[in-house]
Amino acid sequence: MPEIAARPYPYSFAPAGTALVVIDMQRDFIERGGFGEALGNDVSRLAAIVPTVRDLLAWARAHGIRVVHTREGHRPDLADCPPAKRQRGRPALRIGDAGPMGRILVDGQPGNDIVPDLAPCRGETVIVKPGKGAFYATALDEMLRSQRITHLLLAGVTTEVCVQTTMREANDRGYECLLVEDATESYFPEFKQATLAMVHAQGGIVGWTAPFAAVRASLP
Ligand code: TIU
Repeated sequence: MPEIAARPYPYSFAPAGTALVVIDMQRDFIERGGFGEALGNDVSRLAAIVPTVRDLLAWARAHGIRVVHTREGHRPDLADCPPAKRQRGRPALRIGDAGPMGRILVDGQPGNDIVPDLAPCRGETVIVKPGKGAFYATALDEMLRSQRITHLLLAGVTTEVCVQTTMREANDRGYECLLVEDATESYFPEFKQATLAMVHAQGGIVGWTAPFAAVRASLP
């Protein structure tokens, strides 16, 4: 079985039972004028991981590892957006408001699209999720179980928000999870480092972490 030199110890996986889950690499978080900037963040840091995520996608596709993309997005009528989420932070532009890339964080709007360099290929699943975790109010768990997926490689943004929440949800559901260190990013570098540390602490309490080079070396 392939093995990734990971922290806190080597991670074994069977490609046929593994999915790569790329979380929320959408314009809303990575480009100016979207939800991320409306929350007061400097969004420029996040674009730096796009080339690594692109290479990770190419590696997974080349080895027959299933790919799942997620987007954080709400229905146009916002019926799936709790008022608490819309009001939080008192931003100038709220979820559903018209922004430079269309309505903020709404499914089908230009800002909700995955960035062009990471566009899903035909046959890849895209999960649109109303929460931070990709398992909440989605069919992700049923979809993975029906495909006999037991291992997840995780990437995307932001590390301590949607990525960590999804990884914890997956861990509690019994998936063996590895977060690809240089294929995830946060608006806050110290939060990214803290998240990586808390994932693999205590013998891998939430799972494993490894750089993409180590992932790639496991299946050349
Ligand atoms: N604000 C922030 O860091 N993240 C989010 O709101 N969503 C995701 O992480 N995708």
